[in-house]
Amino acid sequence: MNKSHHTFLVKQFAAGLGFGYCGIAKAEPLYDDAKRLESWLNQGMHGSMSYMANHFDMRVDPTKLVPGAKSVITLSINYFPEEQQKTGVPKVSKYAYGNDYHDVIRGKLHQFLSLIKAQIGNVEGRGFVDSAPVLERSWATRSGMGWIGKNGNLINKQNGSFFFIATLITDLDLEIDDPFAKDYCGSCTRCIDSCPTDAILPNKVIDGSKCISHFTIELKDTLIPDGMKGRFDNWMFGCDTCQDVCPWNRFSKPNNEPGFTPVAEILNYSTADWHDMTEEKFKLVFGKSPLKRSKYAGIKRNLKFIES
Ligand code: B12
Ligand code: SF4
Ligand code: SF4
Repeated sequence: MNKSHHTFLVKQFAAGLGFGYCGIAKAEPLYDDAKRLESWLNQGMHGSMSYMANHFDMRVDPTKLVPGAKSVITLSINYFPEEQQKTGVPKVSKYAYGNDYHDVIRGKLHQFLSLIKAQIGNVEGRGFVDSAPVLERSWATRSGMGWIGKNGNLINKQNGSFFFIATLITDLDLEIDDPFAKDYCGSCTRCIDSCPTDAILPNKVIDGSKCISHFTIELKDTLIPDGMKGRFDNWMFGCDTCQDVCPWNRFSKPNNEPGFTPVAEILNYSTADWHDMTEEKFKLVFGKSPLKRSKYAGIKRNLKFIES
């Protein structure tokens, strides 16, 4: 079997598993991205996410993360929900409506690699989603998936940006796709103008330490700074503002991934229900949800903060 047939099979397996896009880039060091990452870290834009400063060498070079790597396969999976929360209640980011995406996508990545091994042969590879030292958005651009918007998100002309990104780094030699060279933000500045905490800086730089997503999800066992009071626009877990205002998200279509079916309570809870929720109930309802990352105490802290 040749490289082009292997590439055909890989893309066919990805589509069969429900991934929306599958693009391939050569596994090689990311010199420009390394400079951007270094500057971001030096300015403390990772805030309390100290893990972002770990494994710098691996993060900017997939062949250090997966020795012998030849290709980086980038995959997308839509999470845009059919139904959204009612207005006026504490807001939860759309990515967190259903089961934890790490679990849902990890399962699919395992199946993907198993299929490749079964049909192509002795292939080594590792699948990643979110938590490994991989610059997923950089690989997504390199694989032709779309462009980095001014809001920092990877945007695709057909689907907008409400999708997750996953990667499989492998020693399989595959045909590479053209990088996405264009940028369709034009003169628009809607995301910059509407970010509640002014976390979106020029040149597509996001100050993670000022992002509501950082405060409500990543900031552990501590209070949210007083200076942010009144600025969260009712976001209790994550924030979608810079995506909700993006004109490219007019093209978002509801996902059809059963694992992302919204937890009923997220759609139905009133403000009073969130207040009355006990720890026992939280564990029962949100045991498989991304909300468990903030823990019960984190959700209660966020709730108190947005109302103070
Ligand atoms: C840390 C992190 C965060 C932090 C910091 C955000 C940040 N911008 O870095 C916080 C907690 C704030 C966060 C928030 C969110 N996140 Co987040 N996050 C990550 C994580 C784990 C690492 C990102 C990273 O490496 N940051 C460091 C900076 C320097 O890298 P970067 O922003 O990705 O920028 C790189 C490229 O975009 C490129 N680049 C940047 N600017 C430019 C400019 C030019 C000209 C070019 C060519 C390239 C380029 O170079 C940079 C590398 O140095 C990734 C998963 C992963 N492993 O990649 C998810 C990830 C980026 N997050 C994701 C999501 C969904 C979100 C939220 C929407 C969640 C929410 N609703 O609350 C928000 C969006 C905030 C925003 N506007 O970016 C998705 C994005 C999917 C997409 N379509 O883009 C990812 C990919 C997770 C996933 N597996 O799907 N996140
Ligand atoms: S997710 Fe919210 S706080 Fe973070 S950059 Fe986007 S609009 Fe700003
Ligand atoms: S809101 Fe406008 S500027 Fe921001 S990412 Fe979308 S198109 Fe680009």
